[in-house]
Amino acid sequence: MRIIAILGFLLIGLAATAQMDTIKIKTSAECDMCKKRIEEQVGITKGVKSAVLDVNTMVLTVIYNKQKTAPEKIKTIINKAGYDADDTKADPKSQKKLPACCRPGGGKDHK
Ligand SMILES: [Cu+2]
Repeated sequence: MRIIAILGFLLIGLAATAQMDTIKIKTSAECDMCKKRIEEQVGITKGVKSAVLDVNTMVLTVIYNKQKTAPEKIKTIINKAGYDADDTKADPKSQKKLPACCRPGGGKDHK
């Protein structure tokens, strides 16, 4: 009985891992505020397990469930937050709402 339970858990674990995928998306983030904003917005998206933005490269690494979301959807979330995601462009309205330092080129005013 016990061995069956263990095998069962193993199978469930394997199935869950098989549904997970990782993507790296280049964003137009400029600073730590952008990092927080993007990680927050992508992080609350259904099917996203984790979202981490590297402030040096501005690349967002997302671990997500393939059955619950897709890279296109994640990029749309980033665009709606006001940022470019790979070759999809930021929503202009959202971008205007960002603080000046968070718009493209604004990072230079930071330091
Ligand atoms: Cu910023």
